[in-house]
Amino acid sequence: MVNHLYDGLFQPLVGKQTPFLILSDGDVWSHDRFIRLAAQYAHTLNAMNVTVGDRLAVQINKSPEALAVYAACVQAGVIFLPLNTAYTADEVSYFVENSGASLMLCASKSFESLHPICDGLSVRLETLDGASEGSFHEASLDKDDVFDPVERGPDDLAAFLYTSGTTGRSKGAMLSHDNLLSNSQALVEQWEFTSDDVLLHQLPIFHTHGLFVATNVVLLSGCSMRFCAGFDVDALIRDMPKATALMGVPTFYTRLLADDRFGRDVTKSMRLFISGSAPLLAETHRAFEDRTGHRILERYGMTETNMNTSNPYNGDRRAGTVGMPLPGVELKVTDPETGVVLPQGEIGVIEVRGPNVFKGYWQMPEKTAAELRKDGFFITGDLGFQDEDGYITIVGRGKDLIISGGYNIYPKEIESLLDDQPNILETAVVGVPHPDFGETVVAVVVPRSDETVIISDLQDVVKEKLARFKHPQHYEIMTELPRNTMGKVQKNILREQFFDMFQST
Ligand code: MLC
Ligand code: AMP
Repeated sequence: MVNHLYDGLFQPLVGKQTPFLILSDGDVWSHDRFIRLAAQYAHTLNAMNVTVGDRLAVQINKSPEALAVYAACVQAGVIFLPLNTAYTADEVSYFVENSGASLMLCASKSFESLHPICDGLSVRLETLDGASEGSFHEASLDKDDVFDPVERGPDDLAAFLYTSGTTGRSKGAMLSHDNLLSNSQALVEQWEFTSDDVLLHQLPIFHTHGLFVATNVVLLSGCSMRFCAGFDVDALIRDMPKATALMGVPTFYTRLLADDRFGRDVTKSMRLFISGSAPLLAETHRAFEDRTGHRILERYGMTETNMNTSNPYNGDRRAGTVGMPLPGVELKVTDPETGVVLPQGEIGVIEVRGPNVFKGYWQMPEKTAAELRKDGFFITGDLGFQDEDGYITIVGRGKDLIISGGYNIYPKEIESLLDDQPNILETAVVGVPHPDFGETVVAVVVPRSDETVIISDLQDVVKEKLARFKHPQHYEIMTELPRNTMGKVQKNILREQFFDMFQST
């Protein structure tokens, strides 16, 4: 039976005693141990009546077990829907309802808060924690450790990753078996991964970067990864001499540079440092090379498209650029108003087409049509230009988006929540530079006339509803928002006003 993604990523690893996951406590998972657990989980899904085309929502901590759920979904034809562990119960409830998930897996500690939500939506809720704990794992103990993968073709769906929008609520990006497989093939080739590599894995596994870039590349090349529960600079410095590659967001690199222990000795065995998900400052790129002798390789992607461009592995890795389109990816820069292709060197919206581009937004045909052209080009909303050597530089975003430490934050979501408060007339949320996270959130609030706004009250509302990384780091009360003659709020003026606010911290 053909299962496009399983056959590409997992089948070649069946029975292999080679190391796959090296955990911080020294435990090592072989490929074989991982594949067997994934098969047991696939049977467990079926036993819970979760089958082909059903959605499985998961909000669980990073662990080998969590990765095995992904592998189980692929072979059972179940659509994998990972959720940020920072999301509040309120945020999770939207994703579960919108996706029509039939089962949700959560960490034991979240069971109490999520149970009423799942109950209300008639969604079964089971628990799964690391160290092989939780009701889902217990249910798998008596299951066979071999599973016959169900038939799935290249265009069948493998995962939903939710991504916010500049208006309204999050959209489920539908990713197919071939979206994921073709992209990991291009990346393994481009970055020359082999079974000898050891990747330092400290990213979360609920987003594209840690899951579909890092993990899929490791699976496809048959190499191993030092799998750390989260970012830990001490572990990075300790483990780096035993590793060959690192993938991280720019915050990883600025934090490494801030540590005096980090230098040439620590990086001697490394062959590749990759950065993405947010802009890497050219000064970080240069400081990194000065300190270590390594040039960071920057690449560019997004939830809807996986990876689009990469600096060359062999060749000039240019600071401030995201390199060239990957093999198989077509890229054009167009006029945001007309969609007409612009002359080389001019700044416009980046559009991409290729086997990496998603299948559309789940049950949102209008939103899909607005961003995914009939001819297959996806309008990224990123602004950039291509130079005469083919390198792409991203100069900004056409979309109202803040990227903090690699996490996307849509101002609209915070503004809507604050605007709903009875004493608030209107708000504007902007991103400003931050030395650690790249950007951070500032909320400007205009009270209704004769009303008083207490900032701690706003913080309480935000805390209850939104994940921690979305919380404004500063609130400013103003009597009115700056507007242009058309009445549009001038966020650029606000950004300028608060530009230096966090620079010296
Ligand atoms: C943590 N906090 C954040 C934050 N991460 N706040 C804003 N932005 C973030 N990104 C909060 C914590 O809750 C904590 O709050 C406080 O900030 C300090 O936390 P910390 O201990 O310093 O954070 P840490 O756990 O070290 O995490 C920082 C980080 C992490 C940068 C390592 O955010 C991270 O792993 N980011 C990667 C995100 C990612 O994978 N993006 C890829 C998306 S895919 P308090 O209240 O406790 O003090 C994509 C496509 C592509 O974009 O191209 O790849
Ligand atoms: P996400 O929706 O989380 O997948 O975030 C995708 C967005 O992150 C892109 O549209 C870009 O705006 C941004 N991004 C990803 N990689 C880079 C990069 N190397 N440089 C600048 N921005 C990036």
